[in-house]
Amino acid sequence: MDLSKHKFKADFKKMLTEVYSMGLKESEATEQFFTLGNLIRSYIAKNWSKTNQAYIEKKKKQVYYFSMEFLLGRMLKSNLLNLGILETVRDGLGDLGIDLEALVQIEPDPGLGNGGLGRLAACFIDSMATSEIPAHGNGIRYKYGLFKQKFVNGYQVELPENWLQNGNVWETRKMHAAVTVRFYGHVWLEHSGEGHLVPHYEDAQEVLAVPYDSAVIGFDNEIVNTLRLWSAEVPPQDESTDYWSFIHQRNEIESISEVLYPDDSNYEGRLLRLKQEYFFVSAGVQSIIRHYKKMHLGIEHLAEKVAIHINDTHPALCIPELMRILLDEEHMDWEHAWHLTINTMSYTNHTIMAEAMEKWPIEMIQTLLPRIVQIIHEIDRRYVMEMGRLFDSKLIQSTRIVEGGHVRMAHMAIIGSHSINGVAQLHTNILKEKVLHPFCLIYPSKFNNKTNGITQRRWLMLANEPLRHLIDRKIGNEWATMPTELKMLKAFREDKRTLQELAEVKHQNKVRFARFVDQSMGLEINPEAIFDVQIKRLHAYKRQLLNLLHILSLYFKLKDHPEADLYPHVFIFGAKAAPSYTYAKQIIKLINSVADLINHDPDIHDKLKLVFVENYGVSLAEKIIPAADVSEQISLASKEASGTSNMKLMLNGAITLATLDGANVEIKEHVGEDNIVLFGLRADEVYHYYNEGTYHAHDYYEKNQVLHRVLNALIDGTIPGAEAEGNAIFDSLVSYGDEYFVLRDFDDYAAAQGRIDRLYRDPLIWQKMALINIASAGIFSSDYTVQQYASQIWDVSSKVHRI
Ligand code: GPK
Repeated sequence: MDLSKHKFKADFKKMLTEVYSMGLKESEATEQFFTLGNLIRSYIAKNWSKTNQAYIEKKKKQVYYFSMEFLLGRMLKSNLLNLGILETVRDGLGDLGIDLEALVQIEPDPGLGNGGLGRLAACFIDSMATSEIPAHGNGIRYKYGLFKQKFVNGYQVELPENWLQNGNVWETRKMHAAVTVRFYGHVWLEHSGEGHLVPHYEDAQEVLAVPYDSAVIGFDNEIVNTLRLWSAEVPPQDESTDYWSFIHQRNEIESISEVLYPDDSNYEGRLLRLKQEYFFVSAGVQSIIRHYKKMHLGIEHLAEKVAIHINDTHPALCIPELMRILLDEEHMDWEHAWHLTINTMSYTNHTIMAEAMEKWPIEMIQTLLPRIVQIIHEIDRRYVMEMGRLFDSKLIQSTRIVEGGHVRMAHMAIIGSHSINGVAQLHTNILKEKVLHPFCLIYPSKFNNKTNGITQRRWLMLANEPLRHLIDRKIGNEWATMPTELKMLKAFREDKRTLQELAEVKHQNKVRFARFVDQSMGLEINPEAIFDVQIKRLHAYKRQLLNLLHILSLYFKLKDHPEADLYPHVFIFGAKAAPSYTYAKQIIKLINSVADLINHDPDIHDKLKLVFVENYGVSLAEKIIPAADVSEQISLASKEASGTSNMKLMLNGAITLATLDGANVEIKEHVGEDNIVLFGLRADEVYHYYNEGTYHAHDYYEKNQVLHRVLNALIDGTIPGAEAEGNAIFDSLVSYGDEYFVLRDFDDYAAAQGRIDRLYRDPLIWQKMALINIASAGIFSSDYTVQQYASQIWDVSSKVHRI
């Protein structure tokens, strides 16, 4: 948008008086932040309603992205950047004596997600608005986001994250758009006069779903889409309501949108979680139908104008919920309703981990959602009947929805959608060939791949301004919306000056991060060292342990041979563990104890440091990623569906140290073997071990001297403070089979780390690798990912290239 600095300053001062009756001098950062937020809202108001009107008037097909999680991160700078007024505002505030960065800190980081899945949803809505896709997010307005992590004595402690405490400047409560969601009670079907069955409900609990809308601003294109998050409230009561039963009811109802479940890639099976899932699904689908009807096209054309996307199985109840509305409220016949439902729905799978698969007990659904359970049974019955004519009964039994007293949500999502996609090529192949192979025989054409992506606007333009400016000077700024233009940087691969400038940018970012570590943890780290980064949820399959065992081996090497030729290293971890995931929490404690040991050992100096940052999340990622030299992507091959921090780190010039897992495979294809450091088992070798049952972890402990020593350190008192954890972890590796092949991959990993150490010593080689990584990262922009979803899954328009 057009905004002069002069006008901005006047607007800002005016808003400050209007909202707070304050002059500039009396105001503090909090008031200034809210003032700026309100000003931004006033700037976008027109385009927001214009966008919505245009969608209705032009009868555009619209996409609704249903996700339990939207891990947005702070929105202030992102909104300013997308509006094209970041520099004007920064400058103008500066004139008024206000530091924009200080205001940024006021905004709470809304942690409405756990990790990759939630952050992907956030990247997607940014990219969808920028790509001019008529698309909206639909989710839950959790009162408490993901817990705040503290380390007490090296142990993870969880504190509530009350992100709404001071209000949320970006949201608008839309009371008129509230809908009612029904739980519990009894339902029976009766014939209506017009020849269809209508359900009657008795004793149902009614919950009011109130939407809070936030603007999703496209980059430099006047598009403003909507993120709609639902909050659970008690419906208005009449005079007959007993006061105390009302209070009781209110607590029960409001708990639905109270807190985000802190599990990542893990199914917990709690009733409250099921309530959450149906709550936002039912509210979202009802509101879509209401909105669709404004176009007056007739319900039979729904699938031509609406696409509903199911982000993992958490919103899979969309399928029976849409059926319910079409059958019970629109009085459609089953075949017609089913056809429409399939054509409307599409589903993304994010994991092959068995423990993440949702399987709800049928009685639980029966009690909570009596009408929905009837519809699920009928979908299942018809599936068995119709497919039973075409395929053998074993295949049908293994793929049906209801089995062993449970509803298999992934099966429902596949049967009820026209598209199912994996999130990286390798992951999709594994789905097709292994995990979901039976479905692939039945519905081969439903399966497709959409490799994940990230938004280069947040993860480079905002997070790494020094690099952004360097790139702009070299190749211009078209990459903001045409990210593969970054490939033009390759022309500078032999240009010593550019490589030197790149090194300086990285160094500057490392100094900044080192200052942060010093201030927040009281730990000095050397910016000349290699900054080696592993940031992601703590999960056994991601193998933070492999990294840690190798760090211990370096430590012992330095203890035995102080003169050993090791390039100085700082190993940086950031990770939260699910509160109920004992093993992950033991690993956290062990890492912290090893950090204590190494960081305080006077023999080590700054050859080796271990930093475990507290409370890793989007805001910390924005600090760490620009400062990273090495990107640890070391999951056991076949287990990480895609990964997205791998993409963010390469975009910021880190070299990937990786197994051939998830999107690492595609990263390798784009940068070439010389610009990535690979190690470890391949996915097919892992499957081979499973089939043959020939992995014997204990042998590696017995035969590998380095490993033997490192593993013994876990149980012989070498690591003070973590005796119990050390023993448990030792047992998991040595005695109980080492589920994720840590010991098998150890030597190969250590050798790969050795290659990193040698490569880093030649700055020209290293910076050339970094440059090629940045230049090759454009293809991993979520702009391209959502454009492919738009054309290949949703069948909606998008703007693929800016002219
Ligand atoms: C997968 F199943 C899940 C889950 O519950 N949470 C989650 O964050 C992740 N994921 C995968 O583990 C990553 O490999 C992937 O990049 C990310 O989803 C986005 O697709």
